[in-house]
Amino acid sequence: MAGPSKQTPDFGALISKTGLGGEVHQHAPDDGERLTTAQGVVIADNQNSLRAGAPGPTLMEDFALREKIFHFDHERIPERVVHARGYGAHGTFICTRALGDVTRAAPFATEGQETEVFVRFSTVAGSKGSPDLARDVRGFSVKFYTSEGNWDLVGNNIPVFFIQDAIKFPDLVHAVKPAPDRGFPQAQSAHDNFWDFISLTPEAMHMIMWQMSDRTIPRSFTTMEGFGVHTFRFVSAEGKSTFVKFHWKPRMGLQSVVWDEAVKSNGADPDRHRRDLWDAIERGDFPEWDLGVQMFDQDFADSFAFDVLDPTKLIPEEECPVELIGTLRLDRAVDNFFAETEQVAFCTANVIPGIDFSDDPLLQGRNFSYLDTQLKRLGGPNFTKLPVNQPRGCLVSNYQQDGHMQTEHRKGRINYEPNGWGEGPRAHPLEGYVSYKQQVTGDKVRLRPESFSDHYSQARQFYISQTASEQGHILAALAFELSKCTEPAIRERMVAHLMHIDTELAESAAEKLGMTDMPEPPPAAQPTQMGLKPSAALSIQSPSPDSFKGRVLGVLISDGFDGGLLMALKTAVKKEGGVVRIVAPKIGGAMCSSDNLHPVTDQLGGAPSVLFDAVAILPGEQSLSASPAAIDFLKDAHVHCKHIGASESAMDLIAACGLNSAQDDGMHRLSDPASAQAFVTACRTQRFWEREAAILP
Ligand code: HDE
Repeated sequence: MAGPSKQTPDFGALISKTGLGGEVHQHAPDDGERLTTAQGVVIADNQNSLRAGAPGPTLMEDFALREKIFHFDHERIPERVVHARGYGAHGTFICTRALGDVTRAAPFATEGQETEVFVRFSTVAGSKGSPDLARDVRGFSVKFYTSEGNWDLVGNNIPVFFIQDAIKFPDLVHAVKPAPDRGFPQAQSAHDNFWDFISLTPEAMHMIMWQMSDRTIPRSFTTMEGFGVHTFRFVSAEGKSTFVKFHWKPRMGLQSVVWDEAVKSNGADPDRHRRDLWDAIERGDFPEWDLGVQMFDQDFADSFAFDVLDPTKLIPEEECPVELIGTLRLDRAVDNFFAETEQVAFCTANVIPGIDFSDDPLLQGRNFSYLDTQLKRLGGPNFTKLPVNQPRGCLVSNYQQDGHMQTEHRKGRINYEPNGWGEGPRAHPLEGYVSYKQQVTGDKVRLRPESFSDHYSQARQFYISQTASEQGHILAALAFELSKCTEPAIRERMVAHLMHIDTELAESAAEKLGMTDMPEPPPAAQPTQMGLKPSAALSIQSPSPDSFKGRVLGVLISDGFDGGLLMALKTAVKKEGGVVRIVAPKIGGAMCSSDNLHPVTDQLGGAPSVLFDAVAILPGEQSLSASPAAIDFLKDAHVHCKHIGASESAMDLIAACGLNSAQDDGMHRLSDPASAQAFVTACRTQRFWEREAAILP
């Protein structure tokens, strides 16, 4: 007979060995929750299945085992067909400027009014488990739980889109997602299929300029802008319509990382963005965005150089100002990722009185798609009953009934309207949602309007609005992405489009791709408008944020480090509202010069400098100049144009990296509290971009 099976330490107290080949429960704890089956039966043993003898075959009648495994087998639901990887949080929208004369939308009725929200940020192309820092557009979806129903503003971090008509969306998404035969590449646009489709889609060129910019490698969710993209309508109580475009402006300022940093971050911390949001909320540093609106009437629309219904175009802020009307604050992390972030269902058609659609053909298509996809993803029509999707500020009352997973238990015989029983909810013509009375005429045709046909002018305007460094990043991104295309014709077609945007950019791209002849630009429906003025709002680098708030200084120390200097850095960063992380060769701590053991947050091997916004190097007598991880730490920070603070004791490490401590103004000498303060003040600028020209080939 076999001896007793091994008991797990946790359950040692509960289990007595019989010595006769099995384990029995001797006693149960007196207090605490009981573990039960889904039917409520208390489970006696959660470690051993029911067997005929031990060892012996498992018995079919073990309902506890079967139910547990059955439920586990069905834990997954289909991931979103796009925007699969996302992260959500709860918060509040506070109206800072009442818009009662323009819209009857409840969140904008009175100044100071608060509306609960749930926000989900996402990447687009990657699957649920893909890394956060893929080069990709980010989703920025906001569900407003208003007193007049749920309003979903389902936007992106880029104000324009790849295509003008919803009918092209499945092709776009197929092209960017892994190829159907080989199932890769994952979460990347750098491949033949994507660029093949794009190079055959001139309307995508404006979006491509944004996609190749650092907008698609944001520093964090909290440093991204958000846009409703389409033109919507505000509708007043009197039925007057005003066109509106929505903008979210991050209070932390717009910030991105550089490509090499993104690539390395994906290895060092694939969850970087979600961790950053979680950490910020946990430490009470609640991320905030201002909501801005561009409001305009039909006369402005008629006089604007592009069609306001074309989602591949934006309206420059210089031509129609962004007026701030409220603030969004995220102050509560999710309690349950699946229940909230996964099950939240956004839909562009979820509008409330005072907000209406425009005829943008992309928006019209989206209004169909979102409801449809939720049905598949969440398994039935009752997903609106899930807590995260339920309206909060108002009653829900209708005759919709039954269906998969119905949780409501309505009583009585009345499930139709009108009814003569005098019971049940009725429609209300005055309080109810009334669509804007828009006159619609026209032939039924499949035709793109002529006013949608200028594909290059705003692409150029975006490009010329970038700083020299940002233009360099766009060029490098194009060269990287197109170099991953194996088919030369695709590279040539793309470079040919660039000729319409900026000839210098096209020539530089051709040179980087090793093309010997410049291709002919393709025929353009409209010539590029060369006179469009640069728009400062389109650049990330200017202006820089005015504090180090929410950012992270990584301080590399080793045994014998200067404790006073570390304290001075911590004080200066705290004053800015930033965070200090201490990196050392051992996680157990590092001895400071006064022989005290200082706690360490990260072990050097697992904390490359790509995880920090700026770095300080304060080694003690334990030299780091022979440590490959320390050398990478410093070299990367340097190449990524970060501000670097260094104590005298760091000079040998700096020399080991082939650097010079005084080679540029982004290298700061740390010697006393005043120098620590000056260094942290300098870190307010995103990066020391001036270094880039000196180090790039
Ligand atoms: Fe989406 N999009 N989309 N999209 N989209 C989805 O809905 C779709 C578009 C956006 O955090 C899906 O619930 C079509 C533009 C975000 O849960 C799906 C078209 C913009 C999210 C869908 C577009 C977006 C989605 C997949 C072209 C920026 C994530 C899962 C007509 C304004 C929402 C889901 C979340 C999600 C369809 C174009 C933003 C399939 C057909 C333009 C932020 O319904």
